[in-house]
Amino acid sequence: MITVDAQPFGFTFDPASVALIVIDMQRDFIEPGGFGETLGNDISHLQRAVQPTADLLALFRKEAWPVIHTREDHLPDLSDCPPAKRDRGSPTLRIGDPGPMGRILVRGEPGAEIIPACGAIEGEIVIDKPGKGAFYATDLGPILKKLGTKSLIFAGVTTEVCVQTTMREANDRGFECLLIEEATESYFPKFKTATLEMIRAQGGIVGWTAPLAALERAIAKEAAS
Ligand code: TIU
Repeated sequence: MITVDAQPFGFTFDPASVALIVIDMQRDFIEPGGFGETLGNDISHLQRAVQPTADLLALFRKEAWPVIHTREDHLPDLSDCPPAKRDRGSPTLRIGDPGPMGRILVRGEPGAEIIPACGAIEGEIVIDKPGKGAFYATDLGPILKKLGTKSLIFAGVTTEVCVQTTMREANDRGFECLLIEEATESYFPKFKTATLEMIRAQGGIVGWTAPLAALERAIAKEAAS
């Protein structure tokens, strides 16, 4: 067993039943002209999560532990996009509209791809999801069952939207969830701070948070023992 120095207390996991889930590190959220920017957000904030997420991916690959990537996107005919999602608010472009990276948030378009620094490699699982949570209308549940996963380590964007939603879904399904603090970002720094606090409040009501270095230290300690 490996114990990470986390908040609100140590996060213990079995290396045989851990998986990394990287949420929506897509061009549409991180790069100019994508979904995130069309909503009026300052996308520059998300850059801070890129290198830590790449480092976390490298750590899991070195250990040969399972890695799952998610992408928020929709079928080209938008049959999996509720009108309430497409019609909400007044973005400069709506889901399905043509933009500089292809149709906004549509599967197979350049904008829906994961940014190169965090892209999936051979053998890693990629899940396309129509919602904010990665369990809704996907095979994530059966995939994790088949892998025998009990503990999930989280990274990705945005902290308070797709990361938090998926973490809450996972927590309700009985997974132990640890969010790596530098490997997630929000368009709103105060929302990231609040989300980390609410996840670990009340004795870890949703899960744990820890810096990447704490996970690295815990793995190195186990390797040396
Ligand atoms: N808008 C926003 O903060 N996030 C999303 O719409 N999706 C994800 O978080 N992936």
